Amino acid sequence: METKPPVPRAILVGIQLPGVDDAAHAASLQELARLVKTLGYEVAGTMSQKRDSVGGGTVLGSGRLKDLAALTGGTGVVGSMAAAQTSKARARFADTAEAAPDLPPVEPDPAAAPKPDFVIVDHDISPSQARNLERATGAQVLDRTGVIVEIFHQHAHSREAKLQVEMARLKYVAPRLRESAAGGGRQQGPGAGESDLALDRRKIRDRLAELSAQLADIQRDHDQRRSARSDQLRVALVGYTNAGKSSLMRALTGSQVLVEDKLFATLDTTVRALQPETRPRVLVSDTVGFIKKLPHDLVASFRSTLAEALDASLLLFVVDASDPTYDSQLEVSRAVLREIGADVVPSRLLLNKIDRVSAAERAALRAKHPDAILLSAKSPEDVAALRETIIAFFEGAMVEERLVLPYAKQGLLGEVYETARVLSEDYDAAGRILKVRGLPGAIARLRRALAAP
Ligand SMILES: Nc1nc2c(ncn2[C@@H]2O[C@H](COP(=O)(O)OP(=O)(O)OP(=O)(O)O)[C@@H](O)[C@H]2O)c(=O)[nH]1
Ligand SMILES: [Mg+2]
Repeated sequence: METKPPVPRAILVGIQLPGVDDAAHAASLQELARLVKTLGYEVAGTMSQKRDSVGGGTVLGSGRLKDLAALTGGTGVVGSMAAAQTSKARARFADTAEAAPDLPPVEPDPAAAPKPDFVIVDHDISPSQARNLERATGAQVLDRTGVIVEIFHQHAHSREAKLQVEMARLKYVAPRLRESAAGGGRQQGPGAGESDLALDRRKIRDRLAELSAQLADIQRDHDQRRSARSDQLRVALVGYTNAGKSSLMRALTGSQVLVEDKLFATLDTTVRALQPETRPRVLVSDTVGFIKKLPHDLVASFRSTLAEALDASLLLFVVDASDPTYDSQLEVSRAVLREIGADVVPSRLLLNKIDRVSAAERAALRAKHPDAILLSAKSPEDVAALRETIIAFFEGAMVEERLVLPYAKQGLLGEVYETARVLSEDYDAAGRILKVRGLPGAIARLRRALAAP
């Protein structure tokens, strides 16, 4: 068996832009630290600088860049060939995680921990900025999007999620491949770099086309299943990552979906029936979480995963109320929902993890969000009350009607019981007379089935 590779160590770099206060800046870096840990890396340190923009060739000013390079064992100078790298983007693309940095020997320092292997920037940076930073620090450079894309890559399980992530990953890696390789220093035969590059680009283009085609197939499948479910009672749990969506899913449905104190534990939509089961039953979906600066390609990729949930009649919008930055979580989630066109679906705000919030803060939350439900996924009473709220929502939308099931159509009885609540049964010469309660669409579909020859 292969031995376990050492845990990569990373230094985080944040730029505090004008208009971003200290608390928001610190929270963003803290979130990046959680992302980096989720990826399986160790955070060796954090460095930040106030600047007017994230523009500029090296993101950091020259002084801070030298400080950073001192930690990573680089030269601190972009022009130096000392830290010339093989293409890290290419290495990642080829899935060879252990691309050994080709570093010059550094002054031995017996007290020092191993040099960090990664510099991770809390903003999206351009491929050439990444290349410059790699040259100056001798470390591999990732940005926030790169980290999120890698986490999604590690966590994708279903075929659809894997295809979606591969697509987002190729789109992220492709431009870096170009810039990195052009930056040169590749130790290969003459000319090998260029032709390799053209080949890689063509391969990526072909693969992207192939992926879109495969995804379109899966999509068609899903659309069929979705339209079959269209008049079912559906609720979707949506919201920021780690807010407690899967915990509520478990509590509401008794299912064993993954719950973890990690960002992006869930990538696939899961659908289960509300427990104890109701008549007609209510289906609950658990979905992928949102995050600040969610890469656009990932939003696009996951639109279909989310679309399934967004067919719901009711969105349960989950927020971690114990997070000091819950306000910005709320904003980000709203923005993503708008982006995928889900802001028109009726929703209820759930302020979760209320067990971690003081009485005074609870009162403040109630005053600020009078329509919200304050709850803890860990409290059975709260979950029972949420279940009642869900049921009440659908009760309000249901109508009572009378159906006649001719004796020749008794085979449809099971379907009637599936899609509506049967209040009474009687018989006359025409057949079975049923008084039912259900969603208007579901009853219309039953009528059509009953009327069919
Ligand atoms: N104290 C407390 N912890 C909670 C509550 N709900 C969830 N948690 C914890 O919060 C962490 C994240 O919970 P999940 O249910 O996995 O969150 P999620 O929204 O599904 O997260 P992703 O799938 O990563 O987007 C876990 O450690 C849960 O045990 C709650 O009401 N109170
Ligand atoms: Mg989850």
